[in-house]
Amino acid sequence: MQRYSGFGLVKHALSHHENWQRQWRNPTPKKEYDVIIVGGGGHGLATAYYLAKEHGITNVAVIEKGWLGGGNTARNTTIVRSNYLWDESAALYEHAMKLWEGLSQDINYNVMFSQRGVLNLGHTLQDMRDIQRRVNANRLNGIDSEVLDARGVQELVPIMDCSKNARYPVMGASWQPRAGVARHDAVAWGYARGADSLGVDLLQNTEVTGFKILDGRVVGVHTNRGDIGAKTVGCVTAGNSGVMAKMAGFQLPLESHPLQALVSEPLKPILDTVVMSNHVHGYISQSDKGDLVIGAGIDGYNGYGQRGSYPTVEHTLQAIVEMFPMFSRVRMNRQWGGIVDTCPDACPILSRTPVKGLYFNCGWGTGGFKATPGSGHVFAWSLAKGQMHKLAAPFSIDRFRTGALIDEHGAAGVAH
Ligand code: FAD
Ligand code: PYC
Repeated sequence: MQRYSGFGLVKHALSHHENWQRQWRNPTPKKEYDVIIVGGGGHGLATAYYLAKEHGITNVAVIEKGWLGGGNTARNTTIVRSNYLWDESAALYEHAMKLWEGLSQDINYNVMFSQRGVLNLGHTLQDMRDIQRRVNANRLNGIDSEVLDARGVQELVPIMDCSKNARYPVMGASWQPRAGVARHDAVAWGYARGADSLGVDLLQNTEVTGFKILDGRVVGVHTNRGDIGAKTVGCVTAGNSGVMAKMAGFQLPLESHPLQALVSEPLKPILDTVVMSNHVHGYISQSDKGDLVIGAGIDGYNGYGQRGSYPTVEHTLQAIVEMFPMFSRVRMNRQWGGIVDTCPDACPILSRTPVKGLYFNCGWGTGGFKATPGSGHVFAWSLAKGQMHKLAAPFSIDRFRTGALIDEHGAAGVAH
């Protein structure tokens, strides 16, 4: 990263920001690569970075139909936590959490990872039993997690209505202190710059329109810029993964839904942690810029348009005002949507496929931002070795045949 002296800082503040170096090249596609990653979101870029950095595989292309990070990666609300119920998911998300803790240093790019803690509120006795169970499971897995009562919640978030008069009074919460938020586009840019500097070709505005398959093995992809050969292909296309699987001749148990978020006008610092409520059904944090970052559940219908419907926005804001009556006069600034790929057990798919050499990494649904470094790390290992990493193995598509589902609807929570 460039460092400035006091004089340099003033010079750049007054300059017109000309002649800045590009962060990555804009290469012409080669005829063939050892590995092609389809999808230039956080997970695809992280995979390419770790392939190059940890496995020395640098003859790699990331093929992105739009711009890097323009999918869910830069549309999400950036909550990072690892407090999942089952051992398999807890291990994967905690692996990611540990990588988050050193990520800015590793990629030499400030991803603004802020461990300000995440509260998952309980409003009923059953919520509290579920919270207790999940916190116990987290602690058995070495994940920092605590149960707070209503007083503990109020102490952490004095501006929240924790009174008994609320329609669904807050009874307590799970609290993960190491959880928090990060700057999403910086994650994509940091991995992109890191991968590019190790020799990976980042091909933007290049759409994969089909897979080249010979005798049951992938040998490349068709794109709008011509065919490109590859020995191994990793498909990391989030909400478009069902469509990509169909191109390769098989089906995945995924549904694509819009998931929305919205931000308010900037306010002075007022909320220094992340609050999520599955029950009242909304979640909120405050960005470093001051905006309140708000979201709730998916829009219930299937679709591929990156926008959602007004009733979901209205429902979400009702929940926020119920928890924080003082925000009732705050004005909302912007709203947007992404397309999330949800699996029947609210867990991802990291898997080989019926086509040899073709791997899929998808199904992260409403909760994959937090997994970005871990997902890329284990997926790169799997592509490099030709066998699934032990943290990825439980998330194979075989589980939909064997029935070994990993039900994380509780931990996936409010956004599902
Ligand atoms: P993406 O970033 O979507 O990348 C996939 C890329 O594939 C896209 O850039 C797309 O253009 C490209 N692509 C698709 N088809 C093709 C093709 N044919 N050829 C070439 N390229 C193609 N997760 C959390 O953990 N915490 C949160 O707080 C959170 N909040 C969210 C809020 C919202 C509103 C949304 C929409 C999602 C949220 N998520 C959250 C989920 C999270 O954003 C995703 O799970 C994660 O970003 C997925 O990353 P990705 O790299 O797999 O996908
Ligand atoms: O997975 O923590 C999460 C999340 C929050 C908002 C959307 N997803």
